[in-house]
Amino acid sequence: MKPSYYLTTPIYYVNDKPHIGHAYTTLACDALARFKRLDGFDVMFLTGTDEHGQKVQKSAEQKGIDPKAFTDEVSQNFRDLTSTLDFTNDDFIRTTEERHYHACQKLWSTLLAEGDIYLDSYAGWYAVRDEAFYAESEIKDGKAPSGAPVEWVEEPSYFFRLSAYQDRLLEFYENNPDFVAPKSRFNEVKSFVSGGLNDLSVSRASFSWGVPVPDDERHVMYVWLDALTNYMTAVGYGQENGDADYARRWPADLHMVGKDILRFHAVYWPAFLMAAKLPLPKRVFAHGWWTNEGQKISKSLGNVIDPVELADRYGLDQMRYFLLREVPFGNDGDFSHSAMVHRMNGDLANDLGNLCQRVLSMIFKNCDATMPACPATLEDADTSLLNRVDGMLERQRAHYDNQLFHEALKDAWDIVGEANRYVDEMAPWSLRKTDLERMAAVLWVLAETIRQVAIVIQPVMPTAAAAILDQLRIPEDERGFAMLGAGNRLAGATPLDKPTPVFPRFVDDEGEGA
Ligand code: ME8
Repeated sequence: MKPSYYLTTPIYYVNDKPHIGHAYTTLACDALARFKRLDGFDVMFLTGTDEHGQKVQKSAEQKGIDPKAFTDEVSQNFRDLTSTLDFTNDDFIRTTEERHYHACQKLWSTLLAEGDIYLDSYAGWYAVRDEAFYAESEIKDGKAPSGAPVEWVEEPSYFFRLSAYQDRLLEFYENNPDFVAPKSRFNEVKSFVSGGLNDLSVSRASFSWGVPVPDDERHVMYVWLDALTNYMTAVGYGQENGDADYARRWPADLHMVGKDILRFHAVYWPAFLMAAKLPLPKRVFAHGWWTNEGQKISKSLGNVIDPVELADRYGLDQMRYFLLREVPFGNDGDFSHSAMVHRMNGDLANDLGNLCQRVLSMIFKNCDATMPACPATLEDADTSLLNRVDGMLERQRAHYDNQLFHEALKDAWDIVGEANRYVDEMAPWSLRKTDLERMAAVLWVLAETIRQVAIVIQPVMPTAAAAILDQLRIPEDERGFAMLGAGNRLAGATPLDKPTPVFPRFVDDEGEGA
């Protein structure tokens, strides 16, 4: 049986349309999910929408629609991203689904039975925008540390005994040094926990848009306790006949999140699970924040980037490449038109695009439109290039396992650069006049390099990679990672069609980039 790999995106609030930030997180997970499938794993890739709480309720009220109808509409916008951005999630969870109520209520009852939930009353600050409680000491100039406005809340509330988990959390972090990445973010988590933890209010009594607390209908569960549980709902927790799936999938291999919600995933979630005596997720990666031409992305500034418009303008695979290549994963990033065009015309059109077009055109013209055979003897320059290519999978695995997407792409493009230099040095156009056999050998080495590069970049650029592999006439069932390396070389004697360029140059209305 294939090994399981379970990864999740955050579930997004349905208070608004999806923007580039949401697409970014899901894209990173999509690339990783595709990578793991190609590498022989049985992948479960989950995304979805977070539909309860005051923030969503207020957005529905502003629109004058009942929350259920509102969430149906907005959730669909997120679901549509799967097809428009070519995501391959295996499930899409909504927290308003019945299956999720079962899971939340089961977890609640377990926490109660363990003695970690008690009834009291809450008096303190709450930020609806973050759906988070803040201590007095965290409030500066009347705002939460995130800049969100806060309001004073006083109401009866159930509490989770978070304070009892400080030492156990710190010990867990100590024993699991890869639990949170990047390292700098992990240090923030540790120092937050070392500073002491207060018990956490886990129910609200002043509104009703949430999962009812079992046996106390006056309360709904705090939206974060509800939301985090989604990761278990989707793999069978609390479901009739869900045990086998749960046993196979849980704990998750990776929760991918933005840095804004790390505390919920790296502190509260593990504490809930410890209290319920359930296994903890293996890793949480907190990526950085995108700005638009140097400015914070916000509705009030009117600079929200619609990922679908971006894909229409530049091309879907181009956008996917840009987002994962431009910014070291984990860092903040800035979207700018000029950076996008630079990557498209440089890395894609010039480097990989030209390599493919040059090599395939030469084979088409000079080898009778037929792929040359694997050469009987290789020269040092050939072996040196092929050795780099054959070592790619091992390096890619290390990068993907550490969520270093930019490094994985850089490694593939280093090979593209080396292949372009090899073409210039070997000058197959000259060999055509002097040594046809050597020309064919050089072109085969290049085609084999392109084959392996195209296989490796499938997770990020599925359509473009498929177009390259189609032109090389690689059958669809020979595109998995088992076909990488020296063991399964490109076969010769295959007839080829006249090649067509895979990566167009981007030319502005003003002619920039031409
Ligand atoms: O927090 N740059 O949902 P949310 C990068 N429902 N990523 C961004 C971004 C930006 N400018 N803006 C948003 C919630 N994101 C909760 C999650 S999980 C159990 C519950 C991404 O709709 C990033 O992944 O506010 C961030 O963590 C997430 O969207 C927040 O989405």
